[in-house]
Amino acid sequence: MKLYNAAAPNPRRVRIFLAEKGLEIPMTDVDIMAGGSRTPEFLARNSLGECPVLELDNGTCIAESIAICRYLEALHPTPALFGTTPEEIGRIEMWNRRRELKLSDAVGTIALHTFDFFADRVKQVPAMAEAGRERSIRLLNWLDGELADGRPWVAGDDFSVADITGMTAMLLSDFTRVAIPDTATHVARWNAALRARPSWNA
Ligand SMILES: N[C@@H](CCC(=O)N[C@@H](CS)C(=O)NCC(=O)O)C(=O)O
Repeated sequence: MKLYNAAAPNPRRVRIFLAEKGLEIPMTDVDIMAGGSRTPEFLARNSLGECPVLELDNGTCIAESIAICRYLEALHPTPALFGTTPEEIGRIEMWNRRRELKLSDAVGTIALHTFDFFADRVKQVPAMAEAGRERSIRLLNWLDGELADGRPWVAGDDFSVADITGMTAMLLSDFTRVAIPDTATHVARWNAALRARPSWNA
């Protein structure tokens, strides 16, 4: 198998996942800034023109970072990053979706409406970026209330794929300059723990 990789948050989510699993797979770097994911060859692998894509030995291509992570988990079940018991699986799925549909979406809105990369793809509206920023701060405060029970990781006692999704959101927060509110000490603790993992640099 081979991973079509790029210097961007979603490919990084898969790289972190691989690092947490202790796996290495061949990678081809795609220069998305230069349109490398919009070539006919790449579009044949993912018609949305986005990285990452995992190409299997039989030619099947799996896009969507979380789908790739699920495939890798099925192949390599330990350490389990999607949970093992029904309760763990449900809880981790809940948090992964919350991380993606709430925080990643809010921070992503800022990127979409401010980054030059998206200028010819969407009508960039400064008020949308501002709304994304306000929403991000609101969500970080909400998350702080959730983590106030002292649990080490977002879905409970064990590090999971929901934390990995959180890592990509916090990374994008760096680029969009969304600072953790001073009062959100539990988010700050969780954020520090994420950055201390060797996989942060994957
Ligand atoms: N939902 C997809 C999103 C993939 C995505 O947006 N990839 C971006 C990099 S983070 C990309 O390759 N963009 C290139 C382009 O749009 O030309 C996933 O989770 O993999």
